[in-house]
Amino acid sequence: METSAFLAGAQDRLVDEVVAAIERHDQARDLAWHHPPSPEKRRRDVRQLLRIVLRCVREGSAEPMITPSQQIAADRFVAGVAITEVQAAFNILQEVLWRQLADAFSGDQRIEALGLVNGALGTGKDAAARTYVSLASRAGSPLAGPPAPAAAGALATSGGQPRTDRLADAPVRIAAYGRVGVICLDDARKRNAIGARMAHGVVAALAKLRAQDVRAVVLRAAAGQDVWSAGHDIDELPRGKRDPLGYDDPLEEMLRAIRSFPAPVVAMVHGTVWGAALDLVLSCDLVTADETASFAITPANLGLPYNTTGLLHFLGRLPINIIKEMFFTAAPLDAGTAKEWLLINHLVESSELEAFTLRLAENMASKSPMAIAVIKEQLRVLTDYQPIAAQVYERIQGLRRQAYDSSDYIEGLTAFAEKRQPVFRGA
Ligand code: KGA
Repeated sequence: METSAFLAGAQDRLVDEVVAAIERHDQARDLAWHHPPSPEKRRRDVRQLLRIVLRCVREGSAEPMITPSQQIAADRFVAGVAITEVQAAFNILQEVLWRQLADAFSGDQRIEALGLVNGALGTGKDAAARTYVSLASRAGSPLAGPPAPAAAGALATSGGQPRTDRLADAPVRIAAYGRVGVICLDDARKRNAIGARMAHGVVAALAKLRAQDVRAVVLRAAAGQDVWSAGHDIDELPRGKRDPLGYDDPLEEMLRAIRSFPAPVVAMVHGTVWGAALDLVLSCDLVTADETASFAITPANLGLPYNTTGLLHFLGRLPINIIKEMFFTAAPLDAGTAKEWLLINHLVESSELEAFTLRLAENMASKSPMAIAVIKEQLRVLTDYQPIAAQVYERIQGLRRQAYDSSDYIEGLTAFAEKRQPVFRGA
């Protein structure tokens, strides 16, 4: 009999034996699981791991083991399982399989069977250990290493080394960490200003992560940057009597993509946030930040009439006196004040920010994706629902037109390009 036929036939018995051995192992070690898996889940997990081993044996390749093992390690890291326990299930399965295969086969067949199983589980253990260590080291020194945690799913490399993907022609990178996707703004030279390439990159990243069945997304700036985003790319704002924030502006398209993404998007803010980047932060579902974060909405520095949809985003999140102070002064709000004014959900130590945010995202990713998608969409529709008469809307647009047709608006853009203070005349 072939190894694969033996494993397929003995599946139920093997699962029973492995589950019982894992339970004994946990009891013996008195493991303090933060989220102990239910017996059913444990059974399912073991069965799945066994199926993957079977697939590796059938295909004669350990490749199918890599991604699920990274996922297992990521889940264990999030569940707070100690590093010494990450390979436990692999070791126990290996021990049980060895015993069974050694009994069932002899001679060369036994050597071949043990070699196949060892190859698959050895690769799995290796991938799991690498992933856990990579996550743990980032949690220890967040933002010091590459921006996103170990990639899993289709974003992982075939060699078991986690990596992030750079989207073609966009200063945006993505990674998937189990069911959590990470989108990273990565244009240090321009301080993550959002032009068409950046905005389209984020939209493409969301689409890619959605295709990966990611269930929560973290939006962040690349490691080591002290500007989260400098807002709209001012070089790409129109200068000729045209709405600077029209419906088709790529940044507006990006905001709509985030607001309608059918899973939670968490803005993880390390560094300063300027102008429309604050609209982006507020368009995310939750905000985490560290003490380096600050938030400024700056159209008054540019002579720019903010768009009505954008103002509604602010009205949906903040009291009107706060909105007015922020818009009228354009002054950055420090992280403590932002927390006090409920602009951010969680203010976390820099050293904790990444691990905290990933855990928060993973928690949401473990809940019912359908319920969350529906509730998010309900809240979006309800908060966006602002019926106004056509006449009123036309009046607002007329007021805005006066501002973007004015010489003050041109002065705001010119002063920025010339790196000087603008001189506004109110006309
Ligand atoms: N658009 C285009 N280029 C930008 C930019 C932006 N928003 N922000 C920065 N840059 C360019 C800047 O011109 C410089 O280019 C480079 O990035 C580094 O910036 O190397 P160059 O060719 O000279 P800088 O200023 O040298 O970096 P810094 O000293 O570290 O200062 C960082 C900040 C973020 C404080 C500074 O760059 C800044 O104030 N940027 C503008 C922030 C802002 O007001 N953004 C609002 C954009 O308007 C907006 O979003 C809307 C629609 N709004 O407010 O209504």
